[in-house]
Amino acid sequence: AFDGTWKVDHNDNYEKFMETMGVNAVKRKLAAHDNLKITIKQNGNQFNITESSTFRSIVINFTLGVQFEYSLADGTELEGTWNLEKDKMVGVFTRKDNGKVLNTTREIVGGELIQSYSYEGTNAKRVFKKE
Ligand code: MYR
Repeated sequence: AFDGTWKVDHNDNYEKFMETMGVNAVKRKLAAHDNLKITIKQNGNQFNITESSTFRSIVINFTLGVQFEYSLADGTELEGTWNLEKDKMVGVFTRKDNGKVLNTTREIVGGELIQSYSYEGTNAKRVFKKE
């Protein structure tokens, strides 16, 4: 269901979220218009994700329920897991620098992929359309 190439269409409270994450104002402005595109390929429990944006192009491989590492574009390192709960991807990641938790979900709603983010009480969403 998640398979395909998804282009970010709009954000909800994402700048505030980045501010809570400690991203500086200049980077927040750039990141709000990062043209993020993710290509998701699921094969059973294995996911292969290609992420491309104005910042970088990277490939991420993970298995549901198995911890892996992921770095944000500003270098902040996270580790955590994705799980599938019914039709929703539920991710729990911990920042390596301060031990705080970042919760995220991905779900398909009305043909759009909605990714939610939550950190220290601040919630945001990015809404992607299929390419
Ligand atoms: C993936 O499935 O795409 C790889 C793992 C994603 C981990 C969680 C991503 C959180 C991104 C938060 C962006 C915050 C910017 C300050």
